[in-house]
Parts: sequence; structure tokens; C-alpha cells
Amino acid sequence: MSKRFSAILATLALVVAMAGPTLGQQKKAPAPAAANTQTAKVTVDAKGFTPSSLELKANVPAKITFTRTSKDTCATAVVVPDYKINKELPLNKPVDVEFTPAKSGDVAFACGMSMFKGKIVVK
Ligand SMILES: [Cu+2]
Repeated sequence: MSKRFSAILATLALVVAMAGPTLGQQKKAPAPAAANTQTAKVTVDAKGFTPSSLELKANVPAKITFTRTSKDTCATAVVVPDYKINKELPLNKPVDVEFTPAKSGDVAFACGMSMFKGKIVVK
């Protein structure tokens, strides 16, 4: 009885050991999709957005990371009206703005009061 039990345990252990690497591969599967994301970084300081013009591809998920590096700026938020995005920009804390540009053309972004402006050129 106990021999049989340990045989079952051994079988289970083997199954887990074999499934382990497979599960690991399945978890990695979304990685290529993430590689499909286009990324950009924008710094926000007293002069506004740097760069103030970005280029993105249409129909590819985009992640733009905004980092405000100065407290002497009114740009404490970033607004992308076309995509109904409005995000606070805490000092020195990277904030990801994610959306998929739907069509080619210019997409404007700005600080909360539209004093600083930038644009995303979608190709
Ligand atoms: Cu402003």
C-alpha cells in the first residue's frame, strides 16, 4: 500500500517536473506580443515636453512614458484629448500613457492647461 502510494507520488512528481518547463514557456508566450508594442519616452520640465514631437505607427499599441523632472513647471499632468487620456505626472515618477493610434495623422498632447504642447505624428 505504502509502496504504491510512493509510486503514485513519484509519478506525480515526474508529471510536475515535466509540466514545469512547459508552464514556464506558456508564461513567456505573451512576450512577443509585448515586443510588438512601440514605446517612447518624454521628459517634462520647465521648458515643456522633450521631445515635443514623436512618431508612432498606426494600429500598433503604444506606450509613452512621461517623466516630470522639474517642480518648476505647470505641466503636472498630460492630456491626450483625442484618446480621452488625462494623467497626473507626479515629480520624478514615470507615468505610462498607453493607447493604440487608430489612424495616421497628428495627435496632440498637452499639459493640463494647454500651455505646453506636443504632438504625436502617426504614420
Ligand atoms: Cu500647463
